[in-house]
Amino acid sequence: MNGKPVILVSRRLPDAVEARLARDCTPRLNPEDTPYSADALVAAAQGADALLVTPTDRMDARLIDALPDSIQAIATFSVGYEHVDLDAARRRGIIITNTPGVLTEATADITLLLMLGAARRASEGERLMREGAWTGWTPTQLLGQHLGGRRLGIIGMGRIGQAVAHRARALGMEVHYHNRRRLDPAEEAGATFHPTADGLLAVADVLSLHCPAGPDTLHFLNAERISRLPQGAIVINTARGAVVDDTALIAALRSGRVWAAGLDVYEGEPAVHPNYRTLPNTFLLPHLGSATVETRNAMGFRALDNLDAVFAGREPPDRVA
Ligand code: 8YV
Repeated sequence: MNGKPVILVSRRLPDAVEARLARDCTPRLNPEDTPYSADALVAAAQGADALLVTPTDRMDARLIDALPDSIQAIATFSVGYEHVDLDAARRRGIIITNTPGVLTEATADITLLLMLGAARRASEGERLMREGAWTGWTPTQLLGQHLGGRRLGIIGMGRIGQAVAHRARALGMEVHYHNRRRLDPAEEAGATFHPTADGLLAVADVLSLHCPAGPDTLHFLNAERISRLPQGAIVINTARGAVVDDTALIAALRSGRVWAAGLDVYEGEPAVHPNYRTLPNTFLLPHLGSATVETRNAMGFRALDNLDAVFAGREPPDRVA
């Protein structure tokens, strides 16, 4: 490589990240922040050494096969990498990296916001205020559910699941989890392990999803699994929309089988199943899990650390393929 590496950056990134890009590389930025089509991305990648992409870019086999030979690595600005076909990248000898760790706390915080928002009917309350429809305090207005003493069921006890457990303990919740492996006692911190998902579902007064998206977890929360939850459970999703069968969850929210849902992610986003928007018992956010200045800067720096390693001939710290 002659001179500074050329990096195609698919979306607009925080100023501090773009400043580092400008200092250390020859970036091809996207100041308009318009998502690239597959063909446009391939065209823009001509002559570049690496791509910095996000989950809004579908890096499927067709696109990866069409990339120029000059591309050494693709860094995704996310911990999730279900949008990248890892096998296709391996076949092309393209390194793939993600950004784990740096968004754990922010995502756990938004999970708590969703839990509290859903349990305490924050959406309904906020709407009342914004519509000027609040006629005053009453002893029975918008009564929610107390989270203290309730059982939190966490599916996927990785970094984010553990950070959610830590916060939930502060609310006085009892923590249960299902994970591929049982954690060691220090990581478990008193949480109860359930070797099967069904075992966990049966005790989850509040169910929080923290597993990756993929063929194994597609529509994990379907009608059959919802029927295993305690009556009136609360469902929280900050993982990926595809982990939930929307039709089943909407039916359960409508019937009251599920009392409320707090959602940050949606299958097919930015499209959102319209019934989520009309149900009163949903608390909805637009994929804000990692959306703090500090976290998005850290994600960008982490992605660039990985690309720096690739260009220096070192093993990148967050290589996933
Ligand atoms: C981001 C995420 O908001 O990291 C992930 O996998 O879902 C979020 O942190 C998103 O990826 C934007 O790049």
